[in-house]
Amino acid sequence: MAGPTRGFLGRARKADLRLPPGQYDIGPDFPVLTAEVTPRIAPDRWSIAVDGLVATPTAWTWDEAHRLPASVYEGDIHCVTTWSKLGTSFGGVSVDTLLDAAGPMPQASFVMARSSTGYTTNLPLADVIGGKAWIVWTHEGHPLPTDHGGPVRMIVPHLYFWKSAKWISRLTLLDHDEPGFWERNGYHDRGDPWLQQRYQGD
Ligand SMILES: Nc1nc2c(c(=O)[nH]1)N[C@H]1C(S)=C(S)[C@@H](COP(=O)(O)O)O[C@H]1N2
Ligand SMILES: [Mo]
Repeated sequence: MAGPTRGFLGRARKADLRLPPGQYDIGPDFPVLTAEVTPRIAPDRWSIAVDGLVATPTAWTWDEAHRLPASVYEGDIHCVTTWSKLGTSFGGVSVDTLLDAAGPMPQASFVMARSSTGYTTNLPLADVIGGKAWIVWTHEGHPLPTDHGGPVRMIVPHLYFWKSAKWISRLTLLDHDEPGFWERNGYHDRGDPWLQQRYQGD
């Protein structure tokens, strides 16, 4: 009895270390959660702009973005609906690369991420710099599926996944915080899964 019990608890404990409170491991599944009609965006029509409080407002096309230094995220993602997907990967560029080119002004302290669909989500600038956020076009080595935000989405994997805007088109730097779509509709302003910041007041 002792052996199998220890083994079972060992595995459970190991998984628990990667799961924020209240989350479960969904395994290989990757649910789609979209609050709008899924757009069809041809890669040659996609672009991303960085504007607002930056020295040099800058935009990149698909080809231009692909010429930037590549960066891959390998790790976990956490949805506020309680599933976590462990050990997944996304490839594209670091948000740092885009921000370094645009040059945030000293007073820039928040970012509004916008999708071409109209979806918005707000983030402290500190949460998207220092290797914590990516603009991605591959998932596990394949082109990012349209349902998951393809051709290009943002990922901010250390926060709940609603902060990861699909069909990303613009990052606007601000000197103040403004709620995005879900943040206006009851979700927490920041959304740290380790602090269970799910809803306003958490
Ligand atoms: N443009 C856009 N981005 C979005 C959403 C959306 O409805 N539109 N849903 C958000 C929510 S609530 C979640 S949980 C994740 C879901 O990403 P997935 O469908 O790839 O799992 O995308 C986020 N990004
Ligand atoms: Mo969500």
